[in-house]
Amino acid sequence: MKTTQEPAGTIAIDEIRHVVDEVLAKARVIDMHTHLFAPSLGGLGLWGIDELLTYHYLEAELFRSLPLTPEAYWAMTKREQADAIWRALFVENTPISEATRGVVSVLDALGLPTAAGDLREARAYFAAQSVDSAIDRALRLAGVSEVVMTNDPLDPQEAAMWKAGAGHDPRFRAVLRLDRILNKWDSHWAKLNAEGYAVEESAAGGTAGEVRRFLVDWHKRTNAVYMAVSLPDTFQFPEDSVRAALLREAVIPACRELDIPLSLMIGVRYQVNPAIRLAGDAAGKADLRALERICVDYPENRFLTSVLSRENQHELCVYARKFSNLMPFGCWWFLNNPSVVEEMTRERIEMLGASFIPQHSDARVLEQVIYKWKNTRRTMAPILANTYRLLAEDGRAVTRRDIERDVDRMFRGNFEDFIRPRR
Ligand code: RAT
Ligand code: ZN
Repeated sequence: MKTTQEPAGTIAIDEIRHVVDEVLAKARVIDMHTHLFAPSLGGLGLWGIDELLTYHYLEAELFRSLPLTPEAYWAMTKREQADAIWRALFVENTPISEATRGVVSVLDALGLPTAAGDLREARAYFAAQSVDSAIDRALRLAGVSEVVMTNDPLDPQEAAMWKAGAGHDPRFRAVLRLDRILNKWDSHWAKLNAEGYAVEESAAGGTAGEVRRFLVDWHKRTNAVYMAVSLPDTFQFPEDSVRAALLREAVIPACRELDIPLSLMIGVRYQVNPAIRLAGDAAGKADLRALERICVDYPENRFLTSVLSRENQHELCVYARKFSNLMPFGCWWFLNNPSVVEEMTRERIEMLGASFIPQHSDARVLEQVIYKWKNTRRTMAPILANTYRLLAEDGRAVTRRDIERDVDRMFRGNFEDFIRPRR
């Protein structure tokens, strides 16, 4: 028989939003995909005002608001580029886009002027910081406990630092990024060869075994928590290509051997406008049957997955309901705008409960974690509050403990559990 007594700690319906806000504010998240670097990786880590302003999301917006050619922009120094972006997007226009508002939010969090005519004060502020304290401060302000990097074993500068023994840093975890191997084999196989791995351009013979050995060696060197690759919207699997062969015979077996997930980031239309460089990629709808095939064929592997097209999001949730070795994560790149994040996150909660990873920052510049995680909390709060309100209205009392457990699972636990070795 149903009693009218509510469990201890039940939250009144009109208190739910307040408790959700508190729990989200206190949560210490794991930022499971970024382009940040531990200080031991030397100058690879970007930080400070000039880097914040020359973020490629903002470069794309610059060319819409200033009659400047990309060629003229690339001929400028970084400082001149940052000045041009500040002037065009923050002084002569109101910074209302997500990426421009993000810079405002960072300046505000650091106590710097948000509407100055120039960057003098901001530059002086960053010039007086050390990178190590800047990292601690940014992570504290962002409520982030650990940052997961993107580490490219075929980037000559980065590889040299790992080989020289780049040290362990509890704030950063490594990830082996495989784009050069899987998407640009033509221009990289010789490099593997030169490093003593007996691979062939055609990927025939013992190539797959040697790529696998390369990956295992790099895992040993970096202690990577997963491997990752971004893939085009045209990605197919299986197919008759070097990429599919290396996935099947080298990457997927290596992940199985090492007992780590593979992250598939699907849906990039690479370099539709090469003149604007990093900003020149677009997004396209992918055929997620390729993902279905992979989940079916490799039940012993685990796949973190983000898809770039809004149109693919519902399908991804459907596949996650079919395959427990598939973990949807983040609202990637062009999706990381409140309107789309809201739609995707509601859909994911409705279809998957708390069994997904709602967000990653994709930060390229250290201080971006401050605004990206602030925005994530702000967008999540009403979504979660509404979810718990519906639950309470449907007859299940909601406690603070419930909310804490779900938030912890979504922003830490699901990731920790997915990377945890099974053997
Ligand atoms: O969002 C981005 O910064 C993109 O340029 C990509 O780096 C993307 O996140 C990726 O990891 O490929
Ligand atoms: Zn990324």
